Amino acid sequence: MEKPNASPDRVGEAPGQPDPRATVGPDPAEPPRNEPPEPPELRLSRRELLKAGALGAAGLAAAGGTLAFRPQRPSADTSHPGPANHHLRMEPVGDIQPGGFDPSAFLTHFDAGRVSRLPNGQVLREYSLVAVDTEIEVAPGVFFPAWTYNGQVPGPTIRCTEGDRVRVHFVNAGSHPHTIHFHGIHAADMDGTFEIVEPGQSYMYEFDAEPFGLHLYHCHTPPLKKHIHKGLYGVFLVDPREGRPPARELVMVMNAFDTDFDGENEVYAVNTVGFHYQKHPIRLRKNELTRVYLVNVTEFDPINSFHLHGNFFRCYRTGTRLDHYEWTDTVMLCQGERAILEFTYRFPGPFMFHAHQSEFAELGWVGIFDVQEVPNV
Ligand SMILES: [Cu+2]
Repeated sequence: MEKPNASPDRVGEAPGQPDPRATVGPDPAEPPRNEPPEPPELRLSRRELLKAGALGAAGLAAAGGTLAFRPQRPSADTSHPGPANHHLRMEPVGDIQPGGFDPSAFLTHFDAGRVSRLPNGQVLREYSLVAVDTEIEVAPGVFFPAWTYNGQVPGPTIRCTEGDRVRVHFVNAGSHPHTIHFHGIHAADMDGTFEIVEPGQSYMYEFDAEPFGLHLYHCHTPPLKKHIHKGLYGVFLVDPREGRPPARELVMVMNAFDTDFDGENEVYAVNTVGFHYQKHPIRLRKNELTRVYLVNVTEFDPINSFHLHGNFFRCYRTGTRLDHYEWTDTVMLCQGERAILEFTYRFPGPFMFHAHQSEFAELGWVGIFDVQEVPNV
């Protein structure tokens, strides 16, 4: 096996000697750097949001728009006589601005990297990740000053196959020091923990992809809670050599945002935008195998969960075994945990999926699978 190469411009700090800023402690103690104070109109309290959702209040002023909740029927094809059509639901008025991050596109977008072969025949996949400060929209009219990989939250879904050589070119174009910590088996200096990358500097991570399964990557710069919550995370998917059965594959990252910086989340979602998949249901085919790559990166709350309506799924925790699964309709995941879910709908119509913590669902973590009878979805 070749020794991983570090780029010449990597930061030369020795392991065990992290950036002195690492010792400044929890969030409030870290001096703000190039970050403007939050405008007061961003400060939606969790309680206000929840109350608005529960009561269908007229609206709450948010930055650049109105976050209001009203009862609506599913926007899926309502010709289906499914049971969900008999229920009113809550969701914010309006939609996120076009041209930004699209959670519907993110669902099925996998970055397989630039592929070549090393002299020994091993497949080499190269990826580019750039840390950059970006304002993102987490609900209609609600903006969040994020730190991102490649301008999006979550970052690109990095996909490879067990045994591939993975090479990640990382540039820190943000205003704070960052790293990329990949879950997996690799050398210490490829772990993204001690080699802090200062703004304007770069680093190259290189390792063999192992084990196969559903993993993640995230910044590991202290204070860790802040660097993750600000948006520096993504999915790292390692396929088994023999592959998995053909399926409609969807990436779902359970995340949440503390939009008023009080240490609690105000908006919950899969893939960043609250209520997105309720307003834009995910179409599935009846009798088609669906595979959800589910990752939990929610900060501030110890656990998150996924509950599927009208069905059960095979739950492969961490995706590291092909022959061992749980048959259930609800899975709980702690921060950093992930699971691969496989299911097939036998009945057409709209079916909800959501966090089984009702509060999370009412604050945005809810969606709809619109199961189609016709084959050409
Ligand atoms: Cu960071």
